[in-house]
Amino acid sequence: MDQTFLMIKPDGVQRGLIGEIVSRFEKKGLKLVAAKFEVLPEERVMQHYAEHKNKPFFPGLKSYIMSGPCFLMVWEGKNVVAITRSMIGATNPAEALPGTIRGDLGVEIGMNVIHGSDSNETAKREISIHFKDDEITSYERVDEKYIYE
Ligand code: D4T
Repeated sequence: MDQTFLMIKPDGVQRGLIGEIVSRFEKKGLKLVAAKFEVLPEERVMQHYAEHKNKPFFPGLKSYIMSGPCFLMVWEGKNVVAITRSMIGATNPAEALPGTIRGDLGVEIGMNVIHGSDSNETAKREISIHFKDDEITSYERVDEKYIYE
């Protein structure tokens, strides 16, 4: 099965949206296989956002992402990267469609509620930055035979 890294950012945590967001992925039929709640250390922020470190928005992004605890998760399912990216919506919540997480729950790009890996390669890289192998569980969900053909 495919895996992806999803992270509810400090605005999502502070606004009490963890339950709402997790519930959407659970109801979709995706499987939560790892989770932790923490303020990201600077070293992992730099690794995670390495591609953005020279962008003009990076200083603001870094202080926002370290401003409070995040809820970090690994989710599993067939095509989970594409499915979760479409459920999350466009990077800028002002442009994200209604029905998506950012479209329903956010307003500005600098406070866009949640992060989701954008490819299988990125997912592998991001999971390995934030989780050790033994923090990821493997189990069967009882409803799987009514989710997958
Ligand atoms: P993340 O990585 O948070 O899921 O967002 P996306 O994958 O949808 O978008 P991204 O990598 O292009 O941007 C990473 C992160 O930077 C913030 N950002 C981005 C910002 O504050 N201002 C900007 O102009 C851009 C492009 C939002 C998400």
